[in-house]
Amino acid sequence: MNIMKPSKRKKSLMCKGSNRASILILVLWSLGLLTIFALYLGLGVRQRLDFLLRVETRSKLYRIAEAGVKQAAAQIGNFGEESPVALLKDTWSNNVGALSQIPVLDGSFTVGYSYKAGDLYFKDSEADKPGIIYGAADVMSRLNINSASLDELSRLIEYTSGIDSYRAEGIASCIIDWRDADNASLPNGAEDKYYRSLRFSYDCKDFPLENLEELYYIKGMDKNVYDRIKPYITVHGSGRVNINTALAPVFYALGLNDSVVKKILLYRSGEDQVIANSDDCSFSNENSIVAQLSQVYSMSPSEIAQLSNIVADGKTAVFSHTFLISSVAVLDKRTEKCKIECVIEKNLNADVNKAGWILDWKTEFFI
Ligand SMILES: [Ca+2]
Ligand SMILES: [Ca+2]
Repeated sequence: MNIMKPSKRKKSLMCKGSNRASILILVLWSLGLLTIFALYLGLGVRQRLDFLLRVETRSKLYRIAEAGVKQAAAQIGNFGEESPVALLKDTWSNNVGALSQIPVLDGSFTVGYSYKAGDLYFKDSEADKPGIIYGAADVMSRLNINSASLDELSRLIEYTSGIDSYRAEGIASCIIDWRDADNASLPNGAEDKYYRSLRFSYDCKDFPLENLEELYYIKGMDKNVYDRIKPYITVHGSGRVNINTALAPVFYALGLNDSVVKKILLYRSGEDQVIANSDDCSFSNENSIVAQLSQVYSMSPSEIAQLSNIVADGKTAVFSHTFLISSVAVLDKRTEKCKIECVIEKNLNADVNKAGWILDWKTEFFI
């Protein structure tokens, strides 16, 4: 058989063709790998950019919210020299011009808090209608759960949360046991024995509460009760209640009945019956509360006794030195938010060169 062998020239051409194909495949592979690498690199850069943008957004929001706190603190620092009382109409308390939607950087802050109509007005209907006050809240308008009595706590929990009196008294007893130094349980209370029996056990604190969230450790407390009592309680302040700013449920907690609370709220709102404006009336000192109310309304012996008792027990004040500032920051045309809640104590001592003290500071981002 005569098989024709390829000539040397043909062999060389075949090798060259095969080499070109190999180089082409190699180039295509390299291009493919480079593309994947570039995509990977791009994704990494994009993730880093997103992260940096988020950090910048948070930082900006925080600075804006902080500006709100400083603005409100300045208003608190301004009052007190001429006026001996702290009122809802004061510029720290109700000041739309200085505290609502104030532009800072490329966003704005608003300092304020929401309330229910029934907290500040005596209303049989629409008591739950919401409202907003643009200003700081007076901590002494609330009940201090570190110094309140069993009866005061029971009444406040029952009135605001709507649970029955037996359960309200049980939770109040557990709050007292939680904060008192001894290990002796009240009839419906709870001490170490109960808390140590839990699956995730801990000791009873036997010391005052440092923040409201601590209530969740206490027997009987749940989210429903907590959310409803939260606007009316505090762990700060002297323990006295400022009769010029107190919220209606706090008056009920102190043991005043409907008719007395109605007269106080009507008196405070002035002739126009609108709270937090220029014609509001105030109580100038604790000992004149009964006399001032009696000048405007007829007071029964029982009503006079109720008021006289809480004054004699040292439950009331007409001035405040502790305030809660809630400042919310937003960026223009964006949905992200930052909220700072800050409790400050005003410096009443002129000898000390300091505006006041920060007692609590909480920051929350909604991003
Ligand atoms: Ca105890
Ligand atoms: Ca008024």
